[in-house]
Amino acid sequence: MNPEIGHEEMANLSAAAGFAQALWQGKLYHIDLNGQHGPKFDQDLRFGAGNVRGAFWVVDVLLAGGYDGPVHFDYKPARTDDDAGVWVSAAACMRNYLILREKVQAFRADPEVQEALEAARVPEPVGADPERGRDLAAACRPRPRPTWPPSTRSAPAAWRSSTSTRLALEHLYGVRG
Ligand SMILES: [Mn+2]
Repeated sequence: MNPEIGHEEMANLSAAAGFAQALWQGKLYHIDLNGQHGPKFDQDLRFGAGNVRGAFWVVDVLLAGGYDGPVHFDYKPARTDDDAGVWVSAAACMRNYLILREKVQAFRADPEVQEALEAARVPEPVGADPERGRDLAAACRPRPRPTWPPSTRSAPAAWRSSTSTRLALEHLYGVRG
């Protein structure tokens, strides 16, 4: 699987949930990070533009799920940009990824977030049926499924707690940590 943020969001889906499902089934072989403003044509904006909150959760699920492949961007520079602008926008994708990675790490290290995740029973598994995922993985290209760290075994569960989602936005807005 090679999910792209924009393609998920064009269908009004949660990109982070798509990445999580691919990780859970041991099938996240590559990633296409970019930006998109909701259901419309394939915008391929730089990563970090468009749905910023969604980008935060995508980085969270990649880190929590142990994705260790290349961090790849699939975006288009503005048509009005010159040759130098192409490189500026490519650097901006990488910088935005690093900014979001720092914010996600601060979010996960925040004791109040950990308390909220415990209260939301995050360590309990949710999501795709692991048995079915195992069968599908074996039937196609065998690859060991990543082990989810115990405290973040199910990253998507962080999205079901009102407290952890409130704290995530506060980290994203830069008013915390
Ligand atoms: Mn696209």
